[in-house]
Amino acid sequence: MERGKLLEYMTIFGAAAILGVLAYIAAVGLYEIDNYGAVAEKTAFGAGQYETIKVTAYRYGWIFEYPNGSKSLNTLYIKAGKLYRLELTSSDVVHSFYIRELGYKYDTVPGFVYTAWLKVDKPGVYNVLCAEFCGAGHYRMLGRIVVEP
Ligand SMILES: [Cu+2]
Repeated sequence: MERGKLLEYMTIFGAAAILGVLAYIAAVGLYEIDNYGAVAEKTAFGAGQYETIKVTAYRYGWIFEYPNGSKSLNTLYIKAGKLYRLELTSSDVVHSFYIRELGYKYDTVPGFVYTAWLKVDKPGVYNVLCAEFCGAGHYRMLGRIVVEP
């Protein structure tokens, strides 16, 4: 094979090999990003060590749904020291689930379910505010969390 042709092939296959390695690194990285939450949840909490509560924001209030299917409006009842997995969503516009005393804030977005963990050690009543302007009644979108001992 003449030298020019050899250089041409080396350039083509060299570039292909470099792109292949980059594609592999990107694929592995994207897979890890997509599955990070699931793996972390499994290793950190295992199965059955928490309860899942569905939180649905609407104009202008909060619906909390417990594992047994019962619901409460604007007041969330939980136990102190127990771990909860909140599935946050909205039925209309973007709201934000904000517990000022706990520095806890997650947006609720229609069409998406966000997972967030909640564990409150100190019993008491905490205020829930909507931290995203969502309409004329935004100011009265108030909830409470009652943490029972
Ligand atoms: Cu709101």
